[in-house]
Amino acid sequence: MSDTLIDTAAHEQPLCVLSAKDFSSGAHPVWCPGCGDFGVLAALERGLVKHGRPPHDVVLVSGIGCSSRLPGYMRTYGFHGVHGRALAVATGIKLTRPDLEVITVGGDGDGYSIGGNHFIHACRRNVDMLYVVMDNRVYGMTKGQPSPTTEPDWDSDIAPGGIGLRPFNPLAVAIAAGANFVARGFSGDPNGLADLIVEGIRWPGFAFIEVLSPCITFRPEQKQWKTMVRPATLSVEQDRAAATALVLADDGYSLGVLYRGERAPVAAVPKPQISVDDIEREFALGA
Ligand SMILES: Cc1ncc(C[n+]2csc(CCOP(=O)(O)OP(=O)(O)O)c2C)c(N)n1
Ligand code: SF4
Repeated sequence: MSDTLIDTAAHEQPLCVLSAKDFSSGAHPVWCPGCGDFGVLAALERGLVKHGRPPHDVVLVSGIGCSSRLPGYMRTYGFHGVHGRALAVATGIKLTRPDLEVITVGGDGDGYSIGGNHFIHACRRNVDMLYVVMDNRVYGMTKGQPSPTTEPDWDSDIAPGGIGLRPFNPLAVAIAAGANFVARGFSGDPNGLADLIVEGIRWPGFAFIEVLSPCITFRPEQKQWKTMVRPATLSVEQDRAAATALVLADDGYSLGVLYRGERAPVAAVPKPQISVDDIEREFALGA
């Protein structure tokens, strides 16, 4: 991979050369060998090298799940938080520290089930940050329960015969709710995913990338995804209604940018005029 020179004028850093290694914590991932999340980790490292900001300008926020372990494997700032609440934390960080590059990562259970409400409102708020979901259509960490994106007829010991429910369509929900950039990537194509990550970071507003990332332990059939994915033939629409309809008609294996919007991002909150001491005084018991 090629190295990238940091733009010193923009980032006020001494001139230095970044490589993917600079973004690695060196900790060995505990993921199952062959888990798709390895490809997403590689893509994030490569994407951040291309983007050109140093690790100390980047914050990775996650919830709980195999995929949510990712911030521990990178040498950026990180926040491994509570199940389904990562976007709320990320929103607070970005609004108070707009100078930082804020990226949220997690799984389909974390983001679309327990965190579904935060997902919808993060799209609606349109804060300038990136959300990467590693979708394996299962709860990997808790041993294979169906998730919101699981196919209705997926047969398993825990849900014999399948759950029979229509899967959640995260891309259509994101576009309809107001996300400004919506794309689908594949963990088996880390270079293509790295390009999507750079584009998502740089596009103003809330950028959402749904990544097909196989769970080879509980969904070994997902190894076939590599034969099913293909570049999207859908046109990139500025029209939310048309883009939502196109995404709904897609079979879920088209890769690339599927929607770019033109909404202005929410502005950062002004610096607080009140100190922590002031707040403590105000809330002191018996004051
Ligand atoms: C409040 C709460 N409820 C449930 C759990 C149990 N739990 C941990 S991870 C997880 C699901 C993770 O699935 P997903 O987000 O799809 O990530 P994956 O492990 O597949 O990467 C659940 C239900 C929890 N940790 N906290
Ligand atoms: S259980 Fe599935 S999602 Fe979790 S590390 Fe293993 S392959 Fe990856």
